Amino acid sequence: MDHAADAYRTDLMTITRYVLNEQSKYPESRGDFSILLNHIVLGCKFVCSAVNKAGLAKLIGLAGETNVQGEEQKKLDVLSNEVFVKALISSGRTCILVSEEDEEATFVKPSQRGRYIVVFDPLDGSSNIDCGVSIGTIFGIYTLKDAREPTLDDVLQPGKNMLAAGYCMYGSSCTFVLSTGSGVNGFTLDPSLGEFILTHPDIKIPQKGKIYSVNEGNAKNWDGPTAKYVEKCKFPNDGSSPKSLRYIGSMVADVHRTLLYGGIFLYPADKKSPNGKLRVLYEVFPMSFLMEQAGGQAFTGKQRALDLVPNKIHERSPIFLGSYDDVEEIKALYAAGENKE
Ligand code: FDP
Repeated sequence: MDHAADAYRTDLMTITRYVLNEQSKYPESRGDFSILLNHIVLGCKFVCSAVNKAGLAKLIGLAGETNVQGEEQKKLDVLSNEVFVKALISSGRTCILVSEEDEEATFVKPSQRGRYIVVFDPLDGSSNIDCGVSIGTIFGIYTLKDAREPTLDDVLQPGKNMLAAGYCMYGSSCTFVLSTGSGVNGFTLDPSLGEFILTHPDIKIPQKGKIYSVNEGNAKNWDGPTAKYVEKCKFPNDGSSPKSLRYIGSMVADVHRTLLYGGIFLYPADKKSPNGKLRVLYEVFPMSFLMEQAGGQAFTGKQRALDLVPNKIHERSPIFLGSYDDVEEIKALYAAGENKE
């Protein structure tokens, strides 16, 4: 009998235990981050349960409102936003919240205020809800630098200043992926325990991948480097095999696959959307942070994604992220001036 293996199976590394272990490395820590993360995890469990019950509970359908970007809001979007806003404020550890669903940033009142700024998309990929495809929550966390009245400038910081970032994917299993700036770890929800268990320690993205992921329906409007890159994926001129195309159309799911299997995820600029589609603060930055922490790269077509300084909270940016070598190729095409028409 393999007692060591049995001991391993019964000695579960829950996300709470993991974060407390991390916290113990910093004796000056007051546990505020652990408390904040617990509230985020609670929000994810709530949304996971709501997503699983969506069909049954007749939650699918329009709530009769539109969000900041003029998109139809689904009931699950509204619900998820409410859950996260309430969980984050009640943690007593936040001062500013930026949600994809809310036009304005929320400034937490002084009596409930803490030092963390949380940017989040409570339910990303919502056009996939009705057909049961994986969707997710994405978040990034900044710290208010000093004890003073928070302002919008505290949110408009480059992604490299993030303290932590992560996402929760509501798919065939519920997976929580987190980086606090020293690598990336993945946790899977054990529904019988109601706990996220460390299942993917120290995730490293393969140096080069065999998959590219992009909405090719936009190809007519792409710029030169994107078009050239995708052409090279299909018809490589160096004797290598063509890459496979996988596109779910749900960022969390596409990025999760990219992180685990390697390859590249692209949402480029095009003639119709010169800034691309994805939002800087709560899509581009957290996913770029995770990619870099896993050994990959994230590039906007002009610069390292995490160096970007947003001018407004719902700003968009083109993004190319994934395996180090694959992103290196698209960077080379932009550097070579393939953008000239
Ligand atoms: P959705 O519109 O379903 O909410 O930013 C939102 C997002 O999904 C991402 O999750 C996804 O990667 C992207 O949009 C898909 O956009 P396209 O439909 O234009 O490919």
